[in-house]
Amino acid sequence: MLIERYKNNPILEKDHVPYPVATVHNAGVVKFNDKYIMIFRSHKLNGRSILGLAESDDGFNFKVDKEPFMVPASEEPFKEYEEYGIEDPRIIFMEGEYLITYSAYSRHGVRIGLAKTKDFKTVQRFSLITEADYRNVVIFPEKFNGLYARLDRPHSEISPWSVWISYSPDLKFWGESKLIMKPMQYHWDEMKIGPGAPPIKTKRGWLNIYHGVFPTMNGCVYRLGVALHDLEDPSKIIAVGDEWILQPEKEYEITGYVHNVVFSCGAVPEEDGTVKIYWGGADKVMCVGTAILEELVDHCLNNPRKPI
Ligand code: BMA
Repeated sequence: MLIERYKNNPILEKDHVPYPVATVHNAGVVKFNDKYIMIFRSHKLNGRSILGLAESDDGFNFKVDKEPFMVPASEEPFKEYEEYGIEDPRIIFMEGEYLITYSAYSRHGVRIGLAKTKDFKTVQRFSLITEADYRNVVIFPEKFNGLYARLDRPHSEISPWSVWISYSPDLKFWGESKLIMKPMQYHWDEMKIGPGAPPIKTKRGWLNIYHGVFPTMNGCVYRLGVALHDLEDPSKIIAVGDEWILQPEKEYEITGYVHNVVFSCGAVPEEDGTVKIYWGGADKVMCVGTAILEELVDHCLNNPRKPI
């Protein structure tokens, strides 16, 4: 097994949150001053989402802050586009600050907000970096030829929902977009795919933990897979692992707010070569598991399928 589930999963549930929420899921996680910071999504009791913050010394036992970390903005231009809630945060560290990308929902569709923090106490919204309808934006924690790079997943009527790459000189204006990875027909990810955790640098390439969706007569199943991007040119995908690395199997992944979902927005590489992968179970609870980074890279290279 590539990912060893933590024995005390789920690690965070609604009862651990000191304000009223229905769920705790789809969290971005980073290391900050020897602590693990988790920014998680919660449905409020009206069904709209906000972001909470939890802190841990070991990456397994988290304590939630008294107040939410981010709620829909009260100032324009963000207010209009966050009216229905904010979801699925991803966090990276770059150039002395933490960048948080999140889905902003409104009557105009879903687009991506970018916020910055240096201390996880105060947070500044920077820009809305996509139009509608985009989700799952992860920014690479390094620049390429002086440009920031991101993976994202636009909605599309024409091809199955696929992963694109775009570049920016300033994090605000994005372009040079290119489709780089598509779902594969009659395969576990045939309906749609999307970036999950921000890419992790390894010796053999950038490891991209992504989600893939399969439609069944009983609803969709969300699983996790891995792809490997070229270190110098992340638009080049070296290999996509043919088989998933994680699927809903435990009771807390099979039954919940949305059944049969494992969905990752964050993973933390450790100095010993392991990586802690965090995922939401059934859109209701937070889980963690440990994997060996090089084994995930092997998984891409030993039995690859074509990215497109
Ligand atoms: C996706 C997003 C995720 C969610 C998943 C399963 O479309 O909304 O936040 O975890 O569906 O419900």
